[in-house]
Amino acid sequence: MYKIYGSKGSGSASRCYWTAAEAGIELENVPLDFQKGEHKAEAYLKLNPNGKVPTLVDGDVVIWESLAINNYIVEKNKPELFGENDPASHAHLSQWSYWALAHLQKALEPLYMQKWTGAMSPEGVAAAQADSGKWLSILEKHMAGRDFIVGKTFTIADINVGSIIFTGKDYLDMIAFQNISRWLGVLAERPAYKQVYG
Ligand SMILES: N[C@@H](CCC(=O)N[C@@H](CS)C(=O)NCC(=O)O)C(=O)O
Repeated sequence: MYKIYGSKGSGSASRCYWTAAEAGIELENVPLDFQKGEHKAEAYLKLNPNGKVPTLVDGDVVIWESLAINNYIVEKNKPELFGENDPASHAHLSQWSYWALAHLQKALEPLYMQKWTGAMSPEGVAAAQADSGKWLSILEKHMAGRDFIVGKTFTIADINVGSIIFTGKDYLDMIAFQNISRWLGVLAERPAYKQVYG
């Protein structure tokens, strides 16, 4: 069984648990006490020099960055989650996954981090919502007439992008994003999703 540092409650780690559940495998959580700074302790920094979660350990193989962990889990356990076996399709999985982490998560993060950082000013909230809306509009257009982000089946891109939006959507008015909301509704019905987030 793979070991993972980072609990289901962590936004970045949760997408790895979701991927594992879709792949039909379990991850063994190694608890890290953030209050005690265990994620910045020397022993952990040897595994992940960023001092962040998640980190996956499979014997001698150590991987950090949630998208890389998801690729590893899928490649070893359920390659069907890579969708069509074709370079363009694989590139599109990467395209949307990297886009979501680089732009969407960055825009949403200040909103959902308020749980820990304290409330933002109304101006700050409005700016973060506008920024998030700008990125979501791109996905909204893409999802018109589509059931999944890439191709005709559920793939790792749906997990990578969906997990980010699920984390932040309660801080947004989703009324303008009907295609995204429809797609999220379908994802939320998946047994693996419910197993992790339910
Ligand atoms: N890009 C990284 C982000 C990892 C990340 O920011 N993890 C957060 C929890 S969601 C963390 O460990 N924060 C603790 C810290 O930065 O001290 C990934 O996707 O794995």
